[in-house]
Amino acid sequence: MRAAVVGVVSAAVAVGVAEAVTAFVRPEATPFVTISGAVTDRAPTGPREWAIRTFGTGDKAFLLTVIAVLLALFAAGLGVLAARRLRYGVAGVLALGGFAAWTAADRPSYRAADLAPTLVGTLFGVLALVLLTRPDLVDRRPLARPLPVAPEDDVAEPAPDTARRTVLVVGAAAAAALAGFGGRMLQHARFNAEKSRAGVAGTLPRPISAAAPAGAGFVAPGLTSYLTPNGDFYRIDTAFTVPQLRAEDWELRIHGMVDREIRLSYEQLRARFPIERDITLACVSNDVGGDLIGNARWLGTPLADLLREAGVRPGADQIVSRSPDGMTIGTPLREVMDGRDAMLAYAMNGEPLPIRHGFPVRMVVPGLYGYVSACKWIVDIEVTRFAAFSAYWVRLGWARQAPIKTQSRLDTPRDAADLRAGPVPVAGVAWAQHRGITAVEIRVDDGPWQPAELAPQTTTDTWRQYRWTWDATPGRHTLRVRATDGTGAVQTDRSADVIPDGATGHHHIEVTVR
Ligand SMILES: Nc1nc2c(c(=O)[nH]1)N[C@H]1C(S)=C(S)[C@@H](COP(=O)(O)O)O[C@H]1N2
Ligand SMILES: [Mo]
Repeated sequence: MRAAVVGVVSAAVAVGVAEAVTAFVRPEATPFVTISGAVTDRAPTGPREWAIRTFGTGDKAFLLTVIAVLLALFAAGLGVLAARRLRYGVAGVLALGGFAAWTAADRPSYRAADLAPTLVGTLFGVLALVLLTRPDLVDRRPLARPLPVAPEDDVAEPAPDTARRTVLVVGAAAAAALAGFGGRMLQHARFNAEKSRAGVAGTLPRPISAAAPAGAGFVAPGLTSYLTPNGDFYRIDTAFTVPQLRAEDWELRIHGMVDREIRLSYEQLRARFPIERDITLACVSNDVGGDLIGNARWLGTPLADLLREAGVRPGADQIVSRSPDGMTIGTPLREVMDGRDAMLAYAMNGEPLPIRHGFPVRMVVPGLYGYVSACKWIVDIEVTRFAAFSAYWVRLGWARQAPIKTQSRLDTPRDAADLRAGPVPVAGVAWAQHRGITAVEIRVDDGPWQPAELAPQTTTDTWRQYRWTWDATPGRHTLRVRATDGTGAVQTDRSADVIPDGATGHHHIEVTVR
């Protein structure tokens, strides 16, 4: 037991020291982040989608917890091993450190300094393991003590100094916690874009072409609001530490198959013609009835204008966007240039982009799933061809091209609700970005499809709320919903998985009426 604790505390020392050193490198260099990144990038699509589906935005916390628990178990084992053969325990810690160092070097944004937290942490982990397992190896205290006056031979027998060992272990644990939390705080103090974000808050331009008035749409208990508040907006990305880019340092480079390379500072981007648009963003991992979708008012500048200024060369069919953490997102050039409001957005619902949602600048393209369009923390746009480059998600088996599929969701009543007989409000949202929604129908059990009332629509790029009043009769009932989009296509009832290009099928719920 004691040996296992020694192992865990030694690992904690390694992790704590690594966090402290990270504060002098960059947040992306902590072993937790590099290991999580390596695991995420290699996770087969099945488990990855399971985690997103089960934990949604909490998928990262889940993976970090799994890694922490595995590390603790492994470290406990190493502690026990070290108590028998110190050498083996040390070798185990070195192996763990080597693995962590490999994950650091494996990150797309790797630079040599990223190894420092892992290497220094490993060194301290080894020291802690040795010191806590065999304090006698380094304990010079008996020599410092005055020699006993009356030589008693049994003094030489090393009494198991349990109290002293406990002090050592507790001390090491405290030092680890101090280094870890202190390191974390220092990381946050040194690397955060909050000040920069607050600095630009007062300077947002007044858009020339106004979007729909706020509060458009229906308001009803249980019904999703037309605009999604920033704090409730779903978040999906691979960033275990949210990139902290300061607007003052930000620069966008547009290059590749263009006549003129463009470099833009934040100020220069902001000086360009601003547009403000309501656009509903959706994640391809959103299951039928799921909530990985949100609608926001984005303020930014048209992307197509910038690309025209750069002069796109013939033959190009893809733009690849990059963020500093190595993410690559491939967007079809045709959709970006076809007149839709593809934009580089710097504000969301009247605030500078929240850091989690891409501060200072992100891309938004109406009608395309986020993974092929909505690059957050964007710093680089390369004009290229699909045949020449496969972006991050495409390499993981997702489709190259992914227009958002026509979908609808029942928000109220909730699945498994207990209802009273009589009029029951049924409401939800339907979306077919850039095609628009022209009808929503509800079906009770095997009855006819009945038309719902639609909220006014000012753009085809957002979801559309609907409502319908059901005259509920006692019994168990199934409610289902389907939408028709602006092309006249009726939402299919064929179930398709989210992989490779988005789920299909009717959202349905079961309720009990008394
Ligand atoms: N840099 C970066 N941008 C990214 C991602 C990412 O992992 N990294 N994820 C994409 C995906 S899959 C989606 S669905 C949207 C989600 O945007 P949100 O988190 O602001 O809702 O961002 C996209 N942009
Ligand atoms: Mo996504």
